[in-house]
Amino acid sequence: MRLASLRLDEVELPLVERFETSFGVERNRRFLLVRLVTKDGEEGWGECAAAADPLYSSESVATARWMIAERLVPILFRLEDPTPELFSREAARFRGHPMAKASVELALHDLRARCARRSLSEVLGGRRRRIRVGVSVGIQPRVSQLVDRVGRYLDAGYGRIKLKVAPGWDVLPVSAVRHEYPDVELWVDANQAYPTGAGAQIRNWAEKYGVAQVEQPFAARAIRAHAELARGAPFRVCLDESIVDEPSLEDALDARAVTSLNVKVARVGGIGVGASLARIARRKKVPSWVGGMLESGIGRAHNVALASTPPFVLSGDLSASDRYYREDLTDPPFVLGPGSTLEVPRGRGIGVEVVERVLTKHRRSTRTFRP
Ligand code: OSB
Ligand code: MG
Repeated sequence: MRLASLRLDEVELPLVERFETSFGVERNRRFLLVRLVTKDGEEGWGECAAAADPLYSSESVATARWMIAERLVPILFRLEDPTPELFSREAARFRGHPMAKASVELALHDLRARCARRSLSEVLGGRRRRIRVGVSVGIQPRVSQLVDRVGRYLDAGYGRIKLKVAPGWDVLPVSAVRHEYPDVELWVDANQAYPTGAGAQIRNWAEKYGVAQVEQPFAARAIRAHAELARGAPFRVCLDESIVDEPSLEDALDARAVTSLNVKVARVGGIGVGASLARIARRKKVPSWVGGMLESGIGRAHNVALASTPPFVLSGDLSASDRYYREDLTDPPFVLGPGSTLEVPRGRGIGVEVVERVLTKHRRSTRTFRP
């Protein structure tokens, strides 16, 4: 397989509604897309989850653009037969920048599967035709709006709700949602917002209101605090930002700080590492699930393919297209199916086509690289 070009687009796509977390509010999502084309005219797509500002992690659109253009493109074009594995191995020489690395790795995965005329799910060893999903609900201006929002997602068919929480937005919203919907499977995610001393309080309300999983309440490096929270807890303690590679997962598993693993291909540098982390966790009987970063249909399709593989046993943060965007970049859009599921595309590669018309409409810049 010989590459003919890599196109790097910056897109700004308006979200259906604002998404607020403990670290900030997003109304329009700005992100990069990677499109690879081979000499035979086959294409492969990857999405870069880095946001406009380095709030979730230290990467941003600007740092990812620099990393891809100045460092990763040269690595890629130097490979004689570029596979995701070879690319990742070479890119590992540079520290950090996992979201930038993931975007190219994802495009290579899509490309390889398309060239083989197989779906990415099949190539990755996917066994499921439908994957179970939930919805991640942002912080709202008022509790009543949150209860309303959750009600509409439940009506739409979502079977698991993850509430974004933060100090000052926990007891009231969680108790209100639990009171209104006594049977709903409830998870919470704090994106590192609590001081390590807040464990006892978190445990109190999480237990009282039947929260099934508490995600990343403390700083990414605060492994001990997560382990203390997990000890004897009636809920799972999920790590997201803490787990960036295999050693960080092994340490967290040894410390018993993680009883559920959120795998985001963006955070760990690609599908290869993401799949490996889920296998490591499974050996220690820790369940994994695929997390999201408000991706467009392109990144979502990669996530869905990964979630179709055996180690991913809990519902993913992979909602239908219309939960994020009025007009998604891919066709067909992802729609919620029976039992709170998304169908795993069976077409070639990621199995959905990119709608260039919609992409062009929302594109802010584009640059093409050739070997
Ligand atoms: O921590 O899981 C997170 C979105 C942006 C940044 C971090 C997170 C999230 C989400 C959204 O929770 C999940 C989704 O894409 O549906
Ligand atoms: Mg999270």
